[in-house]
Amino acid sequence: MERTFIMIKPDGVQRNLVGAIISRFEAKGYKLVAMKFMRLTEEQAREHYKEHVDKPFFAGLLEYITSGPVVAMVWEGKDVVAAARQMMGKTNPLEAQPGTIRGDYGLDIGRNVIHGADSVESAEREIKIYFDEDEILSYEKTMESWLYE
Ligand code: D4T
Repeated sequence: MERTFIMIKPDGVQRNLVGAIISRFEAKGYKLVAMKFMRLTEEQAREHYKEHVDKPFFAGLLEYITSGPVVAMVWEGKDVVAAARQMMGKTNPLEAQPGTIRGDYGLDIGRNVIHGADSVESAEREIKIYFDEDEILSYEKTMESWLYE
């Protein structure tokens, strides 16, 4: 089964959106297999966003993402990487469709509430930044036969 890395960013935590966001992934049918409430170190933030190191918004991004606690999670399920990106909506909340997380909860690109890996490869890379392999749980959910044919 595919896995993705999802993070509720500091603004999502401060704005009391943790429960609402987790509920969407649960209700869709995805399985939570790892979760940490944590504050990113500068090293973790730099590693996570290393593709953006030369961008003009990098310094602000680093400051924002390390400014308070986040919820780091691994979710598992069918096509979860692409589906989670759809559930999140476009990077700029003003372009994100209503009904998506960023479309419903965000206004500014630099305060866009949630992160989700953009490919299976990115998910694998990002999961390793935040979790040891033994922190990712493997377990059965009895509802699976009602989710998958
Ligand atoms: P993340 O990685 O946070 O889920 O966002 P996306 O995958 O949707 O978008 P991204 O990698 O292009 O951008 C990473 C991060 O940088 C912030 N950002 C981005 C910003 O503050 N200003 C900008 O102009 C852009 C393009 C928002 C998300």
